[in-house]
Amino acid sequence: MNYRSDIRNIAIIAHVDHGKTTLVDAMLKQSKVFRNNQMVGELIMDQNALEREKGITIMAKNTAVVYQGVKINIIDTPGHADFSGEVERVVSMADGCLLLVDSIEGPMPQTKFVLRLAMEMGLKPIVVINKVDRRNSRIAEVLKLTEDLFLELAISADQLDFPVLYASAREGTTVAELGMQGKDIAPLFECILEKVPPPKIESGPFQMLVSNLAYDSHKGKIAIGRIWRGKVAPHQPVVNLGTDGSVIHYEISEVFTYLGLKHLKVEEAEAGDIVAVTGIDKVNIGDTIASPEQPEALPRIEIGEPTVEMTFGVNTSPFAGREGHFCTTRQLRARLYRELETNLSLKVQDTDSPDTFLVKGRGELHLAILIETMRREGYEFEVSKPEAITKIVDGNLVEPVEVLTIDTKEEYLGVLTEMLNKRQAQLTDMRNDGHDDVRLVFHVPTKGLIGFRNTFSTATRGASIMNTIFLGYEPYHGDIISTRNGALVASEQGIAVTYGLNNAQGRGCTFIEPSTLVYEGMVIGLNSGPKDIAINVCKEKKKTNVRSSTSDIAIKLAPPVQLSLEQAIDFINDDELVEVTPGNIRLRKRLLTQAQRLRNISSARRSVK
Ligand SMILES: Nc1nc2c(ncn2[C@@H]2O[C@H](COP(=O)(O)OP(=O)(O)OP(=O)(O)O)[C@@H](O)[C@H]2O)c(=O)[nH]1
Ligand SMILES: [Mg+2]
Repeated sequence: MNYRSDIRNIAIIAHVDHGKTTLVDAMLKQSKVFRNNQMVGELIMDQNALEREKGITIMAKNTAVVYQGVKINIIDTPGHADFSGEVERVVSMADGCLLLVDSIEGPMPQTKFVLRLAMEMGLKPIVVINKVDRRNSRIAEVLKLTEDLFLELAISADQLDFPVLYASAREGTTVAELGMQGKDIAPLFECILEKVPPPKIESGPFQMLVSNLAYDSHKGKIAIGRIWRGKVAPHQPVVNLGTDGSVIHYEISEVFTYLGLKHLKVEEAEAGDIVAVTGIDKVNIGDTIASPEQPEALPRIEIGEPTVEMTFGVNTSPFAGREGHFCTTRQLRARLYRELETNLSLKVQDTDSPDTFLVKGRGELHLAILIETMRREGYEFEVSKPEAITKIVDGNLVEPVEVLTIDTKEEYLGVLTEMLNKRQAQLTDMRNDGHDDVRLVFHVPTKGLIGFRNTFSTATRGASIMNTIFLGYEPYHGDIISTRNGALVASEQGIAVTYGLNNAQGRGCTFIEPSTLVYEGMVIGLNSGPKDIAINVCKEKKKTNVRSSTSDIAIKLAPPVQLSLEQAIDFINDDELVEVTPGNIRLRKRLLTQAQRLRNISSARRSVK
């Protein structure tokens, strides 16, 4: 076996927000892959519009820098648990990883998840305690906790021998010893060169595993992955080995390698490198591209199962077709199935109704990002409340359970415990830092977390952070009764006016501004009591000739509570839908008229009797 000393392949892994993409910024900036006058800004790799808006990484991406003649291929991964499938998809390209740990938060649930994955893949880890510039950082303690995590997860003894660096990714500095004055990121590069094993290369006919796909309007599908054996060059004949056992012959068109944000067209690339190749139009992630001389498939990429599902249906609201470019069943279906090509942890199924599809994902955010992406592309559709995916194992009903970690203040303990009790949560750990900060850890069935985020941030006034991670399946804990208040529902189609909305605000809070177009059955607010109430928000004040001293004073409405897409999905009940169009997100009752809803309630009552 030979090694390539001119390359290192590393994945950057961590819990959400611990600074992975910022560290990639620092590596890119220091290795001068940009022109001197080029404005590159921050979180350079997070180029997708939604990534920029949300400030999180959604998709894993490749880049590379050169340090002292050695090319370091870098894979930036998302830290949010809902996008774990992305990490699973790409780590096999690397030989080592940088495990970032925030100097205040310390190892978090997702830190454990990604470290376990890295250990299983046999990656050589380097621990980077990041954000050491932060006041209140507790570096020694965080390092101790990280060591404990390694003790728990290491598969072989050599995995316990990991180097540690201290970084401020934001300032672009790393040091090998605490107390040293950091000046740049060179110690990190040195450590990577020294500790990450250079890629092994097998000589022989070409073989590469496809870990990612990209599209180009001229070049078509671009297959991205690591070459495990042999070499690849333009015009070389290859076969694509599909999951279904298919073997299709192609000719490679072009070969690219990475440098900074650029793709470099090359005449040849060799085992150990990460490349992008074109010319293979029926390729999927997980396929092996190989020489026809020795067409052997590499082991497939294993991706965890989805835990939540919701339906995506053709928009059936009275405003259907007004705002979207793509509104038909055929278009919706094609778009959803196309998503499966790159979104590996997603699943799509047809249902008994031809206009409705069941979409399964790794969490509410995973599904919400798909919804938002489709809406921006011009799709119009309706989605239902997410539900936890239950299964039958050995004849017993089981359901997904998650670990919920909450960082909060002592004053919110009571209210949080009460809320979570109703959601079948069990407190498994509670730590107090001796001041006011508390960390709570619960085990909660996934179904109990649906609809929790909104109430959580309201109850703790936005001052607490929650994180969840999949734990496993447990016997079904029984149903949870929804505790949400009733909805304020528009009783007529028209334009909402101040007077009508003011009436609605007498019953609860409202979600829409005056002048909003509404239809009968649209949810326009939240009642302060448990029942749904139909209200005519389009109703103008009756004109009279009599002036009263008080009623003519201009009505002052409370500003509406504007729900984001994620909040809207989190908010709705089983008998409601979210209508998603490029221009609007509306909430509605499934049954639009009050008569239908009343009939439904009475028939449900009859069937109970
Ligand atoms: N003070 C300080 N803040 C940092 C440092 N590194 C990153 N941050 C900040 O932490 C936040 C998250 O940084 P990101 O680089 O997006 O974190 P990430 O790990 O890529 O996040 P995901 O990809 O969403 O998991 C940003 O606001 C950064 O500016 C650091 O060294 N010091
Ligand atoms: Mg990131």
